[in-house]
Amino acid sequence: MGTGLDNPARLALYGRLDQMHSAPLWAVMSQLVTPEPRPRCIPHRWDYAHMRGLLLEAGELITAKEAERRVLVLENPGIRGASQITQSLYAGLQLIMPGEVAPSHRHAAAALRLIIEGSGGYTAVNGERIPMTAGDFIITPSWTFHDHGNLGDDPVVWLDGLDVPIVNLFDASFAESDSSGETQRIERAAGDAHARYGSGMLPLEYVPEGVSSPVFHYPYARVLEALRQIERARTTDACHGVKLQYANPATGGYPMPTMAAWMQLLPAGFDGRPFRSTDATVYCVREGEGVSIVGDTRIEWRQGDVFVATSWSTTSHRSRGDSVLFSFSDRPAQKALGLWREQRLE
Ligand code: GTQ
Repeated sequence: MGTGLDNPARLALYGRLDQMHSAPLWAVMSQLVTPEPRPRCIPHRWDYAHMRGLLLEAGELITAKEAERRVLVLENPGIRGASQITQSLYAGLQLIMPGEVAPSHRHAAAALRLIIEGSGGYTAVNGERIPMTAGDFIITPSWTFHDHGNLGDDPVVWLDGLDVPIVNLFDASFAESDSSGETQRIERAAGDAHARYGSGMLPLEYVPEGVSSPVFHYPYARVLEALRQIERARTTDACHGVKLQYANPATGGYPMPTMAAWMQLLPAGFDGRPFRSTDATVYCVREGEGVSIVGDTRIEWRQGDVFVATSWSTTSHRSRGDSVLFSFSDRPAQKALGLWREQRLE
């Protein structure tokens, strides 16, 4: 479409519009309202072995307390400097060394965590101390106080996912440190919420007031057991293998209003059909190794690696041995706004 930049009369008008903080739509229309998503983000993988070395180096140079959160931000190469792994999501790798504490704070941004390694870690969320075991999924909904610690002998590393870019899109960011101290007083037993949901009944203090799950901890052992059970009972999905979605047990809905998360089992030799969806997706390899094709990019992955698939790019997964992939995206936010689309391709 011609923009009229070659036409002196139009150009003169554009100059006068510019002085009035105004611009002709017809010059930008095709960039603004695109027929399909045109992400600036690109598909990319962060090699865990390499990132782990850098993270441990950071561990020698700054304490968790001094840093507040000792995290290496995973920056999408297509939008460097934005602290974003996709247009709507933040991701980082966080390290807590034995004996360290990351002080209690809260913020409007919601966070999710997938524990990558270590066993002595914990996160306290609103007075509940949650033990961290590799593979566990933990949420800290918007405005819940959270502090992290490591009572074990080994480094603890996890993947953080936050909806910071969404919060900042709305200019709705708030944050504060916990005036009651660095470490929360523990007011609920770990697993208490789980035990109560197991009965199918809700004590009133566990009836969710807000929009997020009252259960903050989803232990890996149970997820793996469920994946194996479903694998035995059913045929696997041609695109996704055996895939389970983390749910708010009180509603069956998403754990948090902006982010969804999944764990999927790709059986040995799985050769998935291609699909695409409008939610750019961050994957973390829990177990195994394989290859994913995202658009024109071939991503070879192994345990601990984090990789990102961009919006509406054709994606397919292949697994060598049995593999387990964790993933998260902004799907609930897109669905709430009536924007989410998915396509399975032949
Ligand atoms: O653990 O509270 O990766 O506040 C970024 C911001 C983690 C956290 C991040 C945070 C946290």
